[in-house]
Amino acid sequence: MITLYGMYRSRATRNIWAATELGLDWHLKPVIQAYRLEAQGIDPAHPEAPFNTRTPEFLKLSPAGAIPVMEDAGLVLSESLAINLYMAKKAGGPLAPKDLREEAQMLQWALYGATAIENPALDISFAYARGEAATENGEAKIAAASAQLHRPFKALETHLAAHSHMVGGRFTVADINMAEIVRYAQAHTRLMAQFPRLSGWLDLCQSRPAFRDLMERRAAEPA
Ligand SMILES: N[C@@H](CCC(=O)N[C@@H](CS)C(=O)NCC(=O)O)C(=O)O
Repeated sequence: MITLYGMYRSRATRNIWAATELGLDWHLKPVIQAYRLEAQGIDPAHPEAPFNTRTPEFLKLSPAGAIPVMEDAGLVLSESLAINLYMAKKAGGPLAPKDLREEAQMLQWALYGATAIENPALDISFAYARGEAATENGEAKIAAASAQLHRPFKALETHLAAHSHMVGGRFTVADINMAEIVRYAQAHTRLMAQFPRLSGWLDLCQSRPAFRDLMERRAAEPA
C-alpha cells in the first residue's frame, strides 16, 4: 500500500487526487506543517506536538522537512509532481503516459508549472487566504504576481486553443499537476477571466468527482 504523508491543506492534494483517480491502494499519514503549529502557538519540537514537518522521524523521510512524501515498498519520494508521475506509471491506464514522448511532455509541463507558475500563483493564494486581497499591500502583491503569470498563462491559453488537455488529448496526470498549480491563482477572477480557455479547462478538471471529494475533505480539515 502507498503511504502519502501530508495534509489536505498542502500540496498533498495533488497526490491524493491522482492516487484516487488512478485507483491505487493508498492511505494518508497526517503530517502537519511546522509553521501551522507555530501559528497556533504550539512548539513543533514539543514532545506532545502532533507529528509535523520538523519531527525527527519525519526528517528522516524528508531532509527538507516538507510534505508531501510518498512511501511505496521501500521507495521514499518527495516532490509532489514527481510523486504523481511515479504513481501514474505504476498504475498505468489512460492517466499515465502511453510512451516516452508523452512522458517527456508530462515532464515538460510539470517543470513549467513548478518553475514559471507555482510561486506567483501561491502569492495570490496566500493574499486571498490571509484576507489581504483588499488591502493596499495585498493588491500590490496580487498585481505583481499577476504580471508574472501573464506570460505563462498566455502560453497555456495558446496550448489549450489547439489541445483539449495538457497531453495526449485526454485527461491525464499532467492535467492534475497543472490544474493544482493553476488553482492557487483561481481566486483572482479578474486574472482568470483574461484566459477563457485556461479557465474552461480548469473547470473541467475540477468537475471530476475525485477532485470534488478532495475539496470537501480539505474544507473539513481545520485551517
Ligand atoms: N516542491 C515541493 C514543495 C513542498 C512544500 O514546500 N511543502 C510545504 C507544504 S505545501 C511544506 O511542507 N512546508 C513545511 C514547512 O515550511 O514547515 C513539492 O511540490 O512537493
